[in-house]
Amino acid sequence: MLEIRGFEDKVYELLGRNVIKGASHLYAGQEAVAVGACSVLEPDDVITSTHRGHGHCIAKGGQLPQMMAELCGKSTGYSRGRGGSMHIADVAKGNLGATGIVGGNIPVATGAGLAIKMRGERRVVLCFFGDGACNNGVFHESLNMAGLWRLPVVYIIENNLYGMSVSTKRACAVSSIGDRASGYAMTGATVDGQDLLAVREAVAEAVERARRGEGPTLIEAQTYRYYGHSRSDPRKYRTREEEDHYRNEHDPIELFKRHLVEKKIASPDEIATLEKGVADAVEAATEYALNSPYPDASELYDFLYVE
Ligand SMILES: Cc1ncc(C[n+]2csc(CCOP(=O)(O)OP(=O)(O)O)c2C)c(N)n1
Repeated sequence: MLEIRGFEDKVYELLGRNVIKGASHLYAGQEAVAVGACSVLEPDDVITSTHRGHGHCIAKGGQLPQMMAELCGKSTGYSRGRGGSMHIADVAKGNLGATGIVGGNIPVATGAGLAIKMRGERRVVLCFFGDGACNNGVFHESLNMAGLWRLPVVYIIENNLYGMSVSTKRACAVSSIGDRASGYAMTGATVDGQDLLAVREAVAEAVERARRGEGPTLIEAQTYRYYGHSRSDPRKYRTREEEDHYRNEHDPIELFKRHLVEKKIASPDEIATLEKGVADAVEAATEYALNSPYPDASELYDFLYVE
């Protein structure tokens, strides 16, 4: 969670300085969802991600230098600088990729689940997407197939209360999106997405169910994004009081730190050492990205077609 927060805060700074160009959708505030969920996976399990995908990539073992280089458009980035923030993939680590198409990876995750089932493997797929994506046609088609064929997929809705500027209340016919699970004959759960251990427990149960061949689960994780939708968003659709409420009282990192200290799992000094290590790692990743070369102009048309 610290790596995700540190990375996101640095990206916000670099966007402000126009070092990172184009859109970037920050994940800060939602860290407990990606980390709690990915913490129960085996290395050969896979995930699919979204336009808000930095946290998913880091939680599945992504490397900060390659990620930062990708955001800066450098040739040392995950997609050699061609994908940018919204198209980071790390297939070697089981991250099938991010996408700028809202809901676009829900059928990809479903297809991966079908492949796993047809091969008789015990792997599972975690599919992350937002509350807005739940109103797309592909959500309904994909979950129907997964429910029908009992596919080993855990669908995780990150309900951060808004799809761009539209409140979930104004976009969803049901008040609890997790309730939609029953329409696809799958188990549903709603969890506090700011509570790392609550997310971990719900996803662990779902993953075990999938490994036993008992099919998919739909989990709604209730969370909040700290920054605007993307860099140009003045956040007029929500109040500063609401933002402060989440930042000051429901911050996933602060809540987990408190848990570690109260249970005497880590001391405040140990946590401070961890924080310092992460800050150094983010600085090193930024240096790496800034010192890396841009792709050469002669490579402009590479990878457009299979050669
Ligand atoms: C198919 C599609 N429709 C619309 C958009 C424009 N768009 C980009 S992000 C977004 C909101 C997504 O909201 P949500 O799924 O809740 O994810 P969040 O941004 O809250 O993480 C929209 C409508 C898009 N990129 N793709």
